[in-house]
Amino acid sequence: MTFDIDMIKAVYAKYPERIEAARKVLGKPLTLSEKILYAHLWDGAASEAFERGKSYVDFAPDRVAMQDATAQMALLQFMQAGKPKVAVPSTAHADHLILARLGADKDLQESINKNNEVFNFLSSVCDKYGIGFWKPGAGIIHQVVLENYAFPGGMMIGTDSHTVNAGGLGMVAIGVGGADAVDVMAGMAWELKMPKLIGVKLTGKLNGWTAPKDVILKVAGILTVKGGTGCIVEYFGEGAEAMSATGKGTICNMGAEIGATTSTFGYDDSMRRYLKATGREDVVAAADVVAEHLTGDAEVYANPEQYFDQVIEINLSELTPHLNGPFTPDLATPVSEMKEKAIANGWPLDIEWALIGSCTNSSYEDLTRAASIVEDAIAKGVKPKAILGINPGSEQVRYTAERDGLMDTFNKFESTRIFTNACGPCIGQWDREGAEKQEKNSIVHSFNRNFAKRADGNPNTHAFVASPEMVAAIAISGRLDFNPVADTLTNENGEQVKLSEPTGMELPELGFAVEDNGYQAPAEDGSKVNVVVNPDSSRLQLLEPFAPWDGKNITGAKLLIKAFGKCTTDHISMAGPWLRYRGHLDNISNNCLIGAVNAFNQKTNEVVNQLTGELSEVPAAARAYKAAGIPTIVVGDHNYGEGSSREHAAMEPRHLGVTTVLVKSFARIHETNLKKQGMLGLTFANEADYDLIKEDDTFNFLDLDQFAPGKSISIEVVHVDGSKDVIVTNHTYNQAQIDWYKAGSALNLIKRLQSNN
Ligand code: MIC
Ligand code: SF4
Repeated sequence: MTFDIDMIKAVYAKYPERIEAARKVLGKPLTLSEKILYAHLWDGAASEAFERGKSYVDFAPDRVAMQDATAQMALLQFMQAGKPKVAVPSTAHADHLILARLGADKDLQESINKNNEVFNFLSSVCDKYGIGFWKPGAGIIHQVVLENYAFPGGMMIGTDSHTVNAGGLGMVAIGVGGADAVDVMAGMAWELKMPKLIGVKLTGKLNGWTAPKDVILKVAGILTVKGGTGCIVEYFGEGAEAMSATGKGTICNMGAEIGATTSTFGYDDSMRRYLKATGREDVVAAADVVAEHLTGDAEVYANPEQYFDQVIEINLSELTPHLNGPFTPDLATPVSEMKEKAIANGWPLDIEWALIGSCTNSSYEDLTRAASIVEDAIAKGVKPKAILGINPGSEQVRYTAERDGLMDTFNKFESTRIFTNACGPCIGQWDREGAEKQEKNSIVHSFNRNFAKRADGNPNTHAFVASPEMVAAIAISGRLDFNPVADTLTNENGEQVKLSEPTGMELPELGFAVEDNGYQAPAEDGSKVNVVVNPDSSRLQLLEPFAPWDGKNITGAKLLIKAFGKCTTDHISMAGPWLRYRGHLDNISNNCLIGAVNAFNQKTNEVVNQLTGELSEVPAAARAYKAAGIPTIVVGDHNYGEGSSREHAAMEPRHLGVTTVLVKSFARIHETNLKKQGMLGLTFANEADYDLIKEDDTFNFLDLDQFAPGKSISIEVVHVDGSKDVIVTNHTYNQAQIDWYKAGSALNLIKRLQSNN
């Protein structure tokens, strides 16, 4: 049975008319991205052309997905919106809160015990408001979405940056903060700046050791972590068509790592095969009727330079396996060059752990290709040097893989650890033995992110990202610089052997199977469901509205921290052990910016509290200013807030009295999150002004009281010696967003509108 098939059919029914209208206003052949966007305008059929990179546009997404770590805050906000039921099909997935330690069965039960309160809360809120709930163990949000909900030409948003994974089935799927999800679930329009378009033409065919993962590892190397900001990346070409839908999903998934709004592929046979294999023949039948609208126009793909803002061409026949890292997903190194580069940079060469899984690479195909390497090593008498950890993406994949003997294959290596179908080590939910010693070491994984401390909390773990088959090969060799194309391994008989190229199965021959997929349908009538939040809970806290703006200039503000270099959402609101406070704003605020590097002493979580002149932890300093009624500001570098969609990274500073985040540039989701939560997100008009900011500065806004779209804001920076600089800052707030700021948050505005109705 396909979930929400009527909704899907209704979307397709609108397609012909909407595409015709889009053709008229745009007057040119259309990319797939434009087709999907223009088919989902809030106001119906297009009556004007929107300017890419400029116009703010209201959209009507078809569905919403949330994961447990962000759903808590999203749903706490939704509960305040005063609606009886969600307006579009929505789901929540319990995946992030499950800790990997001993292996699937024990870990799952222990995590359920530990997070009982939160899972019960999510389950009852879902029940009440008509939201499907995928219970702990059901799988990782993005795999479950791909298997059950994604459909070509659809548009969805999700409270997780890797929502973009659904581009593998030809969706425009976008990661957002919880407040955005609230808009859509409350039946309101969802706003996005019309994205620019990057076309990636894939020629040739993947072969040998090269996998879809290498396409995105390569693209990340080209575009860097901010090169996709504000853009949709559209893949096309013979190479794209030859790839499986889950492989496409991998590529789209890691589009988040280049800051792309989303990535997508045109509807093709690989998608038909995947939809059928996952029991959705009805979606195929419906999609086929409008198939011409579910891919870009031939003219666009023939002359991409004329229709995309940027075009990249990759010849898959020549692409070789890559390893990206450490500490950033865009540091791309061909496997063949790793030896030299690792030695030059002092990256540890020995590998103790190699992990396969995450929402990026945990499909059936991924597992079969990795298993083929393990099988080959066993046949050739080679024992693994590193521990292999496996996180299946969903219960359906796990069950099927177990039935087909893949788990047995992995378990032939004595040290293999099969973890729960959940995020686990990918988000620091990994109790890795010995991590507390903080030893310098390298790990390799098929996940998407590798920021410092992310997997095991150890800042000295150098994490490298690779395809599942490369991860398996590295697990066997125990070496970061192992190149399976060229290098040999010594087997039990002392012979030199070479690993054979991976082979795999796109889809299970016997079809997918599952006994209990872990889905819980909501109550038909949720009005009687009672949602309880214990006022003494350390895990959940009902939200207090943020105070509205008084309309005046902010004066006398102090610098909380000037962050140096990379400041991702992991630096602003760390995950791992902190995930447990994701539903409790005051408690989680104790991690606010503790990972950010203070530009004045290069240390984390150590700033000067200007009230006492003493060194302080960042959250404590913020609380001290707040108690004294002194507003604060945070200063940062480029691509501030890169990474996750977690709105905690905006809500925590807001809760602690930070009024403004002033940086060289923002990552998209984080900038919107700041706006939604009633913060000022500003950028230096002159980047060099970042250097003017001193540790003990005081800030007076000069013309915030005239806050208006497109108008810069000047700030007087008073240094402690009495000298002053006036710096000019820019912003991207439109009038509606300024209204959020005025109201104190977007949610305050929704509530006001709701009570006026
Ligand atoms: C991540 O991969 O960083 C996460 C954890 O999935 C986040 C969401 C979160 O912080 O809860 C994301 O990518 O948005
Ligand atoms: Fe989970 Fe990792 Fe995927 Fe985020 S990137 S959803 S933490 S598996």
